[in-house]
Amino acid sequence: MDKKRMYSAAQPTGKITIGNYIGAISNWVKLQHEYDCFFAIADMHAITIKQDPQELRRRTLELAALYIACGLDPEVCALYVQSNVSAHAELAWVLNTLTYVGEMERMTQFKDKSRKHADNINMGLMDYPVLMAADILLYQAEYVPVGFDQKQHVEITRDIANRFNNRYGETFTVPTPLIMKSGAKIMSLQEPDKKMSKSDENINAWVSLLDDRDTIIRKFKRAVTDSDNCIRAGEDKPGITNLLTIYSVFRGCTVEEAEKEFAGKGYGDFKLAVGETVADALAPIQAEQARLLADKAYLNGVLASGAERAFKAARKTLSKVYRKVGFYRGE
Ligand code: ATP
Ligand code: LTN
Repeated sequence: MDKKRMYSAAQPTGKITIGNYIGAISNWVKLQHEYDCFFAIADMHAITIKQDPQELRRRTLELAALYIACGLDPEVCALYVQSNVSAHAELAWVLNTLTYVGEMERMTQFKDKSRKHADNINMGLMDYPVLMAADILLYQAEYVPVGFDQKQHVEITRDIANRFNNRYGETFTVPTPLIMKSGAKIMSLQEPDKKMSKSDENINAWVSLLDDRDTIIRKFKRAVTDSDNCIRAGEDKPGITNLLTIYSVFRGCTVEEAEKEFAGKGYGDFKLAVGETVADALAPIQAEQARLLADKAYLNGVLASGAERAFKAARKTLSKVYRKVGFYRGE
C-alpha cells in the first residue's frame, strides 16, 4: 500500500530552538519512515519579516544541515527550499481568491507579529497562512506535524481546501494537523506562561540547538520556576512542568518517570541535570551539522534532488488546479 503523505516546514529565521526541535523536527524524524514525507525550508515565509539577504542564504543552508544532523534522511524524505519550487507562489495566488481578508486579519500569529513589527505590516505577513495552505495542498498531504502555535494555520488550510473542492470539484486532500500530546508547546525559560520563541529578545528565554554546553547549563540554571521545591508536573507549576517535558524528551523517558527520578531532590540539582542532559544530547547534532556544512557540494546536491522531487509532485496538483479554475492552456 502507498504511504500517506506528510508535509511540514520551518523558517530559516533566527536560531532554531529546542522548542522547534521538540515540537516539530524530532517528530518528523520519528515519522519519516512511516509516511511519504516532504520537509521544506520556508524562506518565502521568512521574508514576511525583514531579513538580511546574505544571512537568509546562510541560514537556509544551515537549516538544511541541521535537518540532516537531527536525523532526517534525505534518501527517505524530500528536503528542499520552498523558493526553489515556484508552484508554491503560483498556487498561493489562486488560493488568495478563496480567502477572505477578514479571516486573515483575525489570525493570532498575524495579530502578534503586527504588534511586534508595527513598522512593517506588509501584505505578505497577512497572506502568510495562504502561502502555508499552498505548501500543504500542493503535496496533497494528509498529515502536517507542527507545534501548537501552527494549529490555526492548518485549520484555515482545511477551510480553503474545502472551499476549493466545493466550488471546483474534488481536488485537494483535506489535511489534518498532527500535534503531539507532550512537547507541542515548549515554554519560555524566563516566562513559563509564554511560548519559547526564537525571536524573544531575552536570550535566556530560549535554548538554541547550537548553544554550547556552558551556555545551555547556565540558561537552565537561570530558568524561572516556583518556590515550593517539589518536582512534579501540573498546571499550577508551568516552569517545572516545562523542564520535566524537556528533560523527558532528551532523556527518552516519560514525564512520570522523570518525576520519580527527581522525587525529593532540590531544584538546583534538577536544573543542572536538565542542562547536562540537553547538552549531552545536542553535542552530536552540533558536530554533525558542522561536518555537513563543510561539504557544501553534498548539501547542494541534497537540496537539488529534493526540489526535483517536490517539483514533480507539485506540478501535478498545479496543472489540475489551473484546469479546474479555467485557465487557458492551449486547446
Ligand atoms: P517564532 O518563534 O520566531 O515565531 P517559530 O519558531 O514559530 O518562530 P518556525 O521555525 O517556522 O517558526 O517553526 C517551526 C516549527 O516549530 C513549527 O511547527 C512550530 O509550531 C514549532 N514550534 C515553534 N516554537 C515552538 C515551541 N515553543 N514549542 C513547540 N513547538 C514549537
Ligand atoms: N509557518 C510555519 C512554517 C511553515 C509550515 C508550512 C509548517 C511554512 N509552511 C507548511 C507546516 C506546513 C511555522 O512553523 N512557523
